[in-house]
Amino acid sequence: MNTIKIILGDITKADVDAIVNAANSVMLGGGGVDGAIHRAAGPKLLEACKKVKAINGERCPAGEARITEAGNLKAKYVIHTVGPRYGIDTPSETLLASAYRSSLDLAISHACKSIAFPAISCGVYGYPPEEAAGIAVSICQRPEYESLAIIFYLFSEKMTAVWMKAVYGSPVLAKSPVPI
Ligand code: AR6
Repeated sequence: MNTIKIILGDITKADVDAIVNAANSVMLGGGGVDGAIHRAAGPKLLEACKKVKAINGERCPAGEARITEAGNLKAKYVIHTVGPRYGIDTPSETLLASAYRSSLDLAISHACKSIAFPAISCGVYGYPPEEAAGIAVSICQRPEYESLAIIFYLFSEKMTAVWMKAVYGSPVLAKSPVPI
């Protein structure tokens, strides 16, 4: 059985080998969790992002992932992935699954033992949380990711309950912070 934990809290505090960022395709920072990760990591992260090869200004298309150093974060790496803008980047389900898979594959290929995910695409990109959680959890439960400790950092009680239901099948309400 794969190790999947859920925490209600700020992903920038995660003590893991790799923190996943819900970035945009330009990969030079933004709002939401992207902004929080860049603020906590400091300017080294932006410098590392600038070194990632860009094609027509785009460093990471939707559904793909890129890895950089993590600046001042506790983590060794930041894995930047771009989820779909719901209903705009299509098929959204395939692209969201691919964002999770690409991130997990990069973690494995860089010998990571632990990885923290936010709810990719569930903020300004508008993905319905229940659908997103189902996709996220089904990818993370695949046997090829058994060696990774996977932690989801959710930012509200509502989102935490949605993820708990996807992992455990019951809508247990979480209190902050809740390592399960
Ligand atoms: N820790 C954990 N989760 C967080 C944090 C945090 N510190 N801050 C926000 N969240 P979003 P997206 C949650 O909008 O939908 C950016 O501008 C948030 O409540 O950050 O993939 C990028 O540059 C929500 O549940 O990412 C892109 O342009 C989840 O993280 C765009 O937003 C994702 O919300 C990507 O949009």
